[in-house]
Amino acid sequence: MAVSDHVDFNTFMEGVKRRNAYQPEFVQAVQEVAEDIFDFIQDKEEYHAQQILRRIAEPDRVVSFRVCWEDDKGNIRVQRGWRVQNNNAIGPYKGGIRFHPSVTESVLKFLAFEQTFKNALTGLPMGGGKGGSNFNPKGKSVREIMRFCQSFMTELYRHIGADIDVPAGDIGVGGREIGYMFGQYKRITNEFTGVLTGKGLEWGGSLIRTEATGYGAVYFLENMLATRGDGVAGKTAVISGSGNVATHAAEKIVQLGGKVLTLSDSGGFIHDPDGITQDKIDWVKTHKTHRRGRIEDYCAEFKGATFHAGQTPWGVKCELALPCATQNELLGDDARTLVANGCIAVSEGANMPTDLEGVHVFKAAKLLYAPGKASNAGGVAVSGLEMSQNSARRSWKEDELQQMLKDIMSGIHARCLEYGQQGGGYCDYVRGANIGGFKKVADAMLAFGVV
Ligand code: NDP
Ligand code: 2IT
Repeated sequence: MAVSDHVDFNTFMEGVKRRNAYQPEFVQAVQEVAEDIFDFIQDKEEYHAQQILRRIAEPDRVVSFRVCWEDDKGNIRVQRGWRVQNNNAIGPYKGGIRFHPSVTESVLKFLAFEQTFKNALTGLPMGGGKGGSNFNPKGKSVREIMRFCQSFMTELYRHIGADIDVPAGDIGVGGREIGYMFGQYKRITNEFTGVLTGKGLEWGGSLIRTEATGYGAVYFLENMLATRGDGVAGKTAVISGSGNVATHAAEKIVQLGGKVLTLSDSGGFIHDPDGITQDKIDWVKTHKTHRRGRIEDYCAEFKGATFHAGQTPWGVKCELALPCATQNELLGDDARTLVANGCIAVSEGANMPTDLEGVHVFKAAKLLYAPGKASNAGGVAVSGLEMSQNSARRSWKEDELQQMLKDIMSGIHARCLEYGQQGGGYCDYVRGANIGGFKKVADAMLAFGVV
């Protein structure tokens, strides 16, 4: 085979930027991965010759569609819907669906790209995908949400399938929305299959799927701390978000003897110096998920807590930080503040919550810093176990699943150590996760030839 011209990192990134103009989130996600992969493949001719990273950074396909629905007043509303199928080298496309006004093609392309590496790290046979809409569920009635989900699935159904592409939840999509979408899929196709995960327990769902992302992020944190003979017990934690991932991360921190000081939403953060106990977490779950309330109401319910409008919680002194809301919510200055305040470990529950500058700050400070594609993989891992249970037409018990989740998070941690160990007891988990995820997908792609 002819030795190809090696494209260097800068030329590669220039091409990514040129081809994806106006897609900053996607470019950011590719750059964070490419920084490590170019180093890893410099002496690996075949990965260059076969243009593996170039191919992973170009989605297999992006499906975009119109979603029409009728609001309660009879107005016709028009939204955009997408499914990004990034890569299916190691299994069917797999990844969540996000409903949020900030959703764009760039956001979904970055999420599908990240998902490809994350899913590979779980060790389960799942490719990477992501979908969603710029639909804003806030302030909508339950009937409006149902009609929107049905209309969304009326288009999406033709692109997915239990062995093709298996969506799940993400921001703005929980058990209720999965129910409406599954119902519509079943109605259109007359097929009861494991085409979505995060389903209700009565209709093919798996135990602990709801808790898995937040719990998994804390298991990963425990694994990182254990490398220094330490643990979560007795430590203070700052958490952002107050949705599925944030509340379950908080719950696991409390179960392990840590003290949670903050939660947040898009309006600001609450600081409770007494600690956010299980009772208080239960209140937040009900208030945010069922009553669709605001986190600031916490302060009227629990005395001693303060609300900080329009701010993120990273200025609160802590030992552990878990960003669990959304992308780019923790910037370079926030990272510097955390380090200066003595934070020792960061475990990302959200996808790409730390911007590139923040990532470089954490790396330079040699923090125990886990990127989301490693630490938040517990959710999709249990989704993978839900797929297995659906295929086998059986259900595993809770303690079996809890153990499998713990084992998978430890396995991801071990894979990060394998590729990220830098000597002197420091592990670059970003590098470990990027290379660990890349290698599995890349080797499968090599086997398939040029397709
Ligand atoms: P939820 O919809 O349950 O909660 C989202 C939380 O983040 C809410 O508190 C919300 O506040 C806040 N938030 C959302 N967007 C913004 C924004 N632009 N600025 C500030 N706050 C914001 O979502 P999840 O908990 O499921 O998801 C949170 C993160 O975790 C996302 O990055 C998601 O991709 C990631 N993730 C989720 C997994 C899952 O299984 N659910 C798996 C792996 C990762 P408000 O209520 O004000 O909107
Ligand atoms: O970002 C993620 O990993 C998710 N939203 C979960 C995806 C899934 O298929 O369970």
